[in-house]
Amino acid sequence: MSPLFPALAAPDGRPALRFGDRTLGYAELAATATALAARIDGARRIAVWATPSADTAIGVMAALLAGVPAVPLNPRSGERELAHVVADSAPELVIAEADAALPSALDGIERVTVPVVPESGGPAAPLPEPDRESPALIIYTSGTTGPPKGAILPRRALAATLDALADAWQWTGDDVVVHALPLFHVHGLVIGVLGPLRRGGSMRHIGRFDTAAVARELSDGGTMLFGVPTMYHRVAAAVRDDAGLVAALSGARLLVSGSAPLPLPDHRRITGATGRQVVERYGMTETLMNTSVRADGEPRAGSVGVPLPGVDLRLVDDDGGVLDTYDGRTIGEIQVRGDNVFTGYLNRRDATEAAFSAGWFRTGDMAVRDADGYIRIVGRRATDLIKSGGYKIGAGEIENALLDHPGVAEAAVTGEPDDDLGERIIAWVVPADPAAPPAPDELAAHVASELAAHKRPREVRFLDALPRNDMGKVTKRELGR
Ligand code: MCA
Ligand code: AMP
Repeated sequence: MSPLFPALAAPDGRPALRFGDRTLGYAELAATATALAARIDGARRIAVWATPSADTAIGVMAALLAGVPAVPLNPRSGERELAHVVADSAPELVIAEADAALPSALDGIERVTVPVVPESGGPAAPLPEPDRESPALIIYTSGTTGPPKGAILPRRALAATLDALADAWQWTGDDVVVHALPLFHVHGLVIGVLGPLRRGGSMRHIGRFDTAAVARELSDGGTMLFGVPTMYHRVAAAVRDDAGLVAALSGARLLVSGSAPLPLPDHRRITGATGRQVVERYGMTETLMNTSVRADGEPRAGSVGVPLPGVDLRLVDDDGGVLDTYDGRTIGEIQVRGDNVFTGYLNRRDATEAAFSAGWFRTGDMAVRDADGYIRIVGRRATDLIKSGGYKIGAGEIENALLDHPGVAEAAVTGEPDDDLGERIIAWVVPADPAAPPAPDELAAHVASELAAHKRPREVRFLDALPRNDMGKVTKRELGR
């Protein structure tokens, strides 16, 4: 396989990555990542403490150069979730910023910091290019029940998805991507950081999402904006009275939204103010990117566009029959295959087998297809999966964390529509002592410290008992009626 990042082998003076006021050129990135790659070469698997920083990008790049699988860790993980990821992935070492305070779940794992290497004195000899099927990244993703599973992404999947997006978005080395996404998921790390580096272009990470920073970067050389719908919802609210933001968005080459559906009112507000259509693309941790509205295609709000080059996509009905309908009405599950698809879940052969049907990956997303092949996602097979702020969250993992709290006798978790977050997590709780239920804030803080802040309930509703059917199973549909 040819190198994943040709621009690293022939660095010119161009900036590669910018985090806050730290800019990393291709020469510095190549020298530093190559030195770090030599340090970690031979390790079976490593972890990267994935703060939104240059060190995270260098750490991941070093792992990719060395052919060592890397597990990006959410630096905001709670104790239980981090302990699970560390035990499951068993990293030999963790790459972290020198001043990061690492939690006890990482005790006993060797800590490595990014070396300081003079640009000119970087090691010359590149490491041999690993096999295309070898695992590059292991990214943890939630299911309906149980703890998150590690999706193993081989090198060819990264190459396939990034090249397909280059085709769909006419993405080149001249593009400057602007975003504020976390670096422990596919969206921010693979598309947002590795994407620009594969093209030989640039990325600017603005830290915490903020429309003023978006306006500043897009009016100062940024060409593409990547974000989740919550970010575009905030953009849609701000364009009403921010002429600078309107001008910046109007001048951008491409505004891309993904990770969850972008509601039509947000599309309309942004287009109404700027004349620009936000382009939606559809992906998944296990499949990387599957479809997109193309830069050279007809824009269409509410659609995730057409299958990307190299992605086979089919719609399958409830009986397993393949649909050949292009009527914009008949609903089927999206199944995909192609070089973009992962190889399986780490240590979870059962879950891997269940995820495929005769070689096709079952996404669990339900969609219709228009006459011209455009896909519209209409829902999800699993009601116990919640998308909040673009993060996928399993109801079961939150229920388990709530049940760990001494004040909780029974718990059920649902998602409710939310203008800003898409869905908002609601916890339905039967208190252990009805006379003294735990405070909602305390339960939210408990979930945040066990799992992650984005998994905390935004609202807690107390009940005397959970609704159950004759079999004793909680009937979530009855909740909130
Ligand atoms: C609040 N915080 C707490 C608590 N409450 N911390 C601990 N305990 C608590 N009880 C803190 C948070 O850590 C955070 O800190 C701050 O308060 C606000 O948090 P939050 O309310 O969660 O922020 P938000 O306003 O809801 O965030 C919106 C967001 C975020 C910025 C849009 O949801 C986000 O970054 N989403 C991106 C998700 C994403 O990348 N998904 C990709 C996966 P502080 O203020 O310091 O930050 S999907 C994917 O990869 C596929 C392939 C795809 O298709 O893309
Ligand atoms: P994750 O498992 O966190 O990678 O999230 C993947 C899921 O996000 C998909 O299975 C979809 O349900 C959802 N998703 C991603 N992009 C879009 C989009 N543009 N529109 C609707 N849903 C999306």
